[in-house]
Amino acid sequence: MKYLLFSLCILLGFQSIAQDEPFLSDMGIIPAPVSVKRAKGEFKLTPETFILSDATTERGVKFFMEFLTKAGYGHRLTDIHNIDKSPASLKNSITLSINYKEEGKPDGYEILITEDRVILNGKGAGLFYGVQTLMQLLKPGKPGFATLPCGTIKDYPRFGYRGMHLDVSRHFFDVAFIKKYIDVLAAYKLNYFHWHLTDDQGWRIEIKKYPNLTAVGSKRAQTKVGRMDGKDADLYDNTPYGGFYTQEEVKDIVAYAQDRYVNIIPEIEMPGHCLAALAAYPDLGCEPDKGYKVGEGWGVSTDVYCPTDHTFEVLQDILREVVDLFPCKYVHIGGDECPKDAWKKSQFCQNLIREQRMRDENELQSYFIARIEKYLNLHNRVIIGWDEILEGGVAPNATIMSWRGEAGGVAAAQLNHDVIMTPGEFGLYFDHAQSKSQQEPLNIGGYAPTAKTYNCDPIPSKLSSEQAKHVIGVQANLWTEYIATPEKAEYMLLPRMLALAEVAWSPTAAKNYRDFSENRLPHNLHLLEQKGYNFRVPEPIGMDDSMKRGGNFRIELKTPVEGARIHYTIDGYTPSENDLYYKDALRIRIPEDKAIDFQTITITPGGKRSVVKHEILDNSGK
Ligand code: TNX
Repeated sequence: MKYLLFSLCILLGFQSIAQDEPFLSDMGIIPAPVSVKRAKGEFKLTPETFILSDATTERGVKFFMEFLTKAGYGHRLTDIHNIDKSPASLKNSITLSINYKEEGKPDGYEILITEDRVILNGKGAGLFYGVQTLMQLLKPGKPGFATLPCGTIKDYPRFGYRGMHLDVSRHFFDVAFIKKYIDVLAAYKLNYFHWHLTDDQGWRIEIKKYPNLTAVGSKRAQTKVGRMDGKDADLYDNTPYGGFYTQEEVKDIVAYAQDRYVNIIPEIEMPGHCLAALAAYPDLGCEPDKGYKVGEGWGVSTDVYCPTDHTFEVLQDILREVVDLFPCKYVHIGGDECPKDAWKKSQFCQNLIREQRMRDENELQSYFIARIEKYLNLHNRVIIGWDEILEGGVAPNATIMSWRGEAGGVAAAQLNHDVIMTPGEFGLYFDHAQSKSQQEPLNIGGYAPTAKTYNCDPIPSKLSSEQAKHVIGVQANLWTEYIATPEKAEYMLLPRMLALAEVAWSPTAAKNYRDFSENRLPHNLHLLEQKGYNFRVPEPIGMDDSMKRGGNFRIELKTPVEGARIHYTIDGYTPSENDLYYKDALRIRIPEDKAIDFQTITITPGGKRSVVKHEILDNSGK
């Protein structure tokens, strides 16, 4: 782009733009609660504040106390039964109580904040979620002091299933990172962590009976460089890569998640996406002498499990160990992208199809899944499968994850199967690009800006209200072909996961993208930065991609992250911290026949930098 630089007149407007209060009518909470009533005034947390509870061993109570300790407040918990409950002794207290009636809305809570005291009522998960809300509201002051805005909150989730996925096969993420990931899910009231543990490029969970799964299957010789469809199709990094979780580590993570009301769904992929397992135990494939090796590139492999009795025995042994490790009622068995080439070539498979009077390989896939389902049902587990498991007939009790558009979800709900909506088209594939800027890091393609995620409605309009009850929730997926570091995983996750949280939790009536992105997100991104998360810094509020025509412009911007600075240029140079930064509304006059490229970069207090945003201000009349 060649926009000439020329003399132009910038007048800095002196009237400052009305700054919104940091805590607005909705108090800045994500996901937006069912109802919020802001009142005047604030509660002051001081070193003298009493923290009281009628259920001192509740997970939510313990979590709050740990938070206070870590944040340096140093309060101790008092059992409310041990004090007299006169108004005077309850002054300057925070009470966490299980005195709460769910009234058909499980996992809800209510909060009352007055200048005198704070009361949070909720049971189990509900109490924990109330604590998350309190933590978002708490505004630290000088050491040992903080404030909470007065008001009333009533809240409960829209969906019982609020999920976030992570692929640890394509790239491995260590225990510390998995815990940090669970932390942020819990902070935004998500309650399912879908852990994609096995795939072509790595088997990541220790299975005692089959040690080669990790000894061989967790390692690949090298990794594809750049996009799989890029110009360097045959470029690999020539660097061995590996990693797996021991069963002890898994137990530790499961317990950690339980403390935060996060259920972990393990995914053991079958019958496709299993090259790492075939490399470890070639007799599980239809061509044991083929020389299977752990995947080094991306895409869909044609090497899949062979449905022999031996394969089923091994898979059942594996699942037995998995079930023992994960208390969650769901086990995800994959089921996606299983090419039928190997089964078509295999005499064994063709005989099996004939013997079992199956029509084709699709039915063989259904046979495969149904056999595994039967085993897992016997162990009191419900299977989840990607929507391909509908092809050839769905297993009797399966829950479907609809990822290829909403059609699979619609079909499954109409068959009275539970459904979790997670289509890429809904902005729920967080491996897709977050903007169209060339500065976005390498990604798989697609386009899923935060607004797209935010504006999706998980319930397909084609469903009747009865069928819609089968839509138990919504999930976003983070596939990691192009995500090799924790920093990048966080960049791709955030802020989109906060939009997901609101889709999953908030009633449609409480949703408002403008309020979310302009008021609540800036505050929450500031909190996330303080907690040490990376994220994509959104564009300045008030800029869009459009070209603006005219000669006189008044540019009003708001920072997308509390405390961040928006630096700008009008001279065609790329903006940086060395450039002017936005303080008040700008008035820019462009001479006739000219145009300028108004460019911004946003830099947060922690030093995170946004992509450069452009807005063409054009008075050329063309
Ligand atoms: C499809 S979603 C896959 C994954 C890839 C992903 C990349 C699904 C069930 N399968 O194996 O990683 O696309 O976006």
